[in-house]
Amino acid sequence: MEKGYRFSFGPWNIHTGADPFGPPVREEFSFDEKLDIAFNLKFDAIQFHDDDIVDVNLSASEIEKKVKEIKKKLDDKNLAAEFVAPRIWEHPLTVDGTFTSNNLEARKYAVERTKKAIDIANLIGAKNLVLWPAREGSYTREAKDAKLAIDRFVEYLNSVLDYDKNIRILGEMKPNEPMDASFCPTTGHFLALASRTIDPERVGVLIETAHTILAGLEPSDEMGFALSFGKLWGIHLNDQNGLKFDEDRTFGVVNPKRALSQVYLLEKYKYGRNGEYVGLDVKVLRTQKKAVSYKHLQYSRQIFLALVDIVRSLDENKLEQLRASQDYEEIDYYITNKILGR
Ligand code: XLS
Ligand code: MG
Repeated sequence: MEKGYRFSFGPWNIHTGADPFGPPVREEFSFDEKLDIAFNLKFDAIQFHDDDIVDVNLSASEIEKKVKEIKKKLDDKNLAAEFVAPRIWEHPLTVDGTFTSNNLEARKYAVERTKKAIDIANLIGAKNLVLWPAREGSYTREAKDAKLAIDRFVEYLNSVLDYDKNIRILGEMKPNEPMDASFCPTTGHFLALASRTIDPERVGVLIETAHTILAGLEPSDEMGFALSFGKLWGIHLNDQNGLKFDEDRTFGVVNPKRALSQVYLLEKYKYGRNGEYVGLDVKVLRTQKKAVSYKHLQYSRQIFLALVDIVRSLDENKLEQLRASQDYEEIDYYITNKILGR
């Protein structure tokens, strides 16, 4: 714990650099090496997809054995498992979506695979299930029924909530990519949907900076919305340069001021004091050599902590006076100078 915050990242955040336009450019670090990196960089927890932990096609007893081995490795390094996310969107059945698919078999697969992910979460000691609906949207409007998709989304959440009475679901919404448009593009949409489930108390959100920007929204305002509902249970900090593909840049490198706004709000409302993590979801630039392909994690954490220092050094009385006199030009100048170190 540093300055009151705990940090996490996922093994997919250290990768070979392959993208839709080109092959790998670096060798993969092994799982154990990634844990070493987490430990050396002073991270506190690892985020997982179900199959980041274990081959989900193994038998239940083999899965149990393997997950226990991984748990031991985490314990040895004093690392926790923040969440498990079911990677439901890669199976041949789910080429065109999972729980909102027109195909009944795909919808059944989504539920069964998610139950497996919950079993894995329980074995590894994570109480959170993160749900990123990758292909729950469309490219062609008339191909699917947008009303029915939402009904099916609720039905799916209900099956999950019913399967395990303790698991919490954190919806991580994203407006597009890989789909042209997602049926449930933002936090607000998801919380509205959650209110229709059998147990809304166990449904919250994980907000990723880049996803909110892709939706044309302000990340800190989205976080404020979730905080007001008591639903900000996870974050994926990163940065994003406008309405493009999901860039997952190092936190704060594109727009430090926008990063500061997020830290300001998280500080103000004591995010993390109920055990939430400052989660990162950042990609390695394709140009990085293997030996330095973890700097985006190290620097995201450092930039976050540096912004915490700046936020803590702000003169709140001064800010309050400027708010009262509505001299927002002065607020902008004050904050910008702080970021510039002046
Ligand atoms: C993709 C998502 C993904 C989730 C975990 O855009 O951010 O990486 O965080 O499934
Ligand atoms: Mg994410």
